Amino acid sequence: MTTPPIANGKGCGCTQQQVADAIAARDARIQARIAKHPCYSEEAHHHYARMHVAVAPACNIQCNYCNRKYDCANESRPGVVSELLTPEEAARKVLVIAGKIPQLTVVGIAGPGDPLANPKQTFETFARIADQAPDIKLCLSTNGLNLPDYVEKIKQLNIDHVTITINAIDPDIGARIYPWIRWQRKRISGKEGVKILLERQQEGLQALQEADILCKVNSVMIPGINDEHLVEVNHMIREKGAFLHNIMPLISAPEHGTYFGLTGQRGPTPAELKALQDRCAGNMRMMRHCRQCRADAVGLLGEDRSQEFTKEKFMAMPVTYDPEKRRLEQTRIELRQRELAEEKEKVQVRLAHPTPKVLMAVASKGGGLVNQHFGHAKEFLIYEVDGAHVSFVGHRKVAHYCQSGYGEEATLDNIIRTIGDCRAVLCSKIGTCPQEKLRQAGIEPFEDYDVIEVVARRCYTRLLATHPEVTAALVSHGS
Ligand code: CLF
Ligand code: SF4
Repeated sequence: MTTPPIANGKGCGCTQQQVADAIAARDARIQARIAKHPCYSEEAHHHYARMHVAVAPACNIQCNYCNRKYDCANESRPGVVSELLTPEEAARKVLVIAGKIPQLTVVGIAGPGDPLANPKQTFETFARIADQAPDIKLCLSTNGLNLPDYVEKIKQLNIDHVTITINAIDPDIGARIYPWIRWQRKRISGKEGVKILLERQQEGLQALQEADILCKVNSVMIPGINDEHLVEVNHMIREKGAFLHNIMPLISAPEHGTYFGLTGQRGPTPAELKALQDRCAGNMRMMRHCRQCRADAVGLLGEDRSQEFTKEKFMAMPVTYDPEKRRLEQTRIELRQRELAEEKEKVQVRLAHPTPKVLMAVASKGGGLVNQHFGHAKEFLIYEVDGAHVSFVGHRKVAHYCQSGYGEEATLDNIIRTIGDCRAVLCSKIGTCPQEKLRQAGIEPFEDYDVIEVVARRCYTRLLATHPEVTAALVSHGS
């Protein structure tokens, strides 16, 4: 059923209170649909896992950031190849992993090609999973070309989350990203093909909205091509009812063999990406925790357990899927989430005057906690902190500092470069040597083990108290 529009309270016969209640009820319904989806809910991604099954090899368009030897770069880290599965193998893999990882709540199909260019394999896989593991949410990612033809089927199978990758709404800009599409058994090059693709993407988005299916839009940010234009894309998708916008950085390297990799097209810097996300954030919900995962990804978004479940390994594992055990584990997580929410609420303060903003890098193994040794972190979560708020704004991957127990200078230098705009690094433990080097680079190491927001607040208070020059420098930079 389509979610009914909420009247504005003027002349519709509703009181302000009734309108407010209707909005609250609608928000609560949406919250319930996303609460355990690690991509649609930033909060959920600390606790719940997803997996992808690679059942869709073919693709019907060409993107300049893809060379088709690797997984679909619209929903995957470029340069990665997944092991192709049949629908039957995919369903078995889901049952095995759902038994081993009870916090696994979502199964997505995101490649290695386009799921809707392989409708038979995609829908057979979803039907098998829905039948054998009905407590798992189904999720689909597509370039959108075939989407309008399958919205009814998607609804029928109760696939409640669909991602469309939309990189442009202007065909001239689109033609710099897509050289051709395959449409009605013909290859159509240049602007003519791009026009069809962009129209079909928007038609599909509209149809999803009408069918009340939650839609996320992915956009690949390509500096000099569509970076400015993505603000217009953001406006369009909001108008057409997209729930979430995920602007991802182009990752291009010559060794990937893609057109952009070979022609030297660069990706955005973290600061450019954040600036664009901030510009669009006033307009709608932005996703900032995407890890551009692979078509056979398994686990929490920040971890990759796919190698534990290669075809050879999962085919030999017993199926231990037990819905009751999973329900109990997920109830335990929900209780923990409620406790965390209370802790976080305590550290959000209302202040009359603006205070300086600082970025902090957090080492976390998940659970919403600062709970990882600095030397073991393969990525840092980035939080923006001021006197009133602690907000998640992104993540940065690094090579971890402790390789076989020894810290490596070159790696530490890289880490310092990667988080060089942060004023502090929050971790459960850190050795004296990296502490010194971080301090020399103006990054304060802060050891603690607690809820991220709570530690960030403690660190902020300490920074301002012990580093008055930090406040002065930030204020003079106009933060
Ligand atoms: Fe997979 Fe995509 Fe569904 Fe998530 S991923 S199909 S919505 S279950 Fe998530 Fe991975 Fe980013 Fe995709 S982190 S690449 S947004
Ligand atoms: Fe590659 Fe995906 Fe683009 Fe197809 S839609 S060309 S698989 S990135």
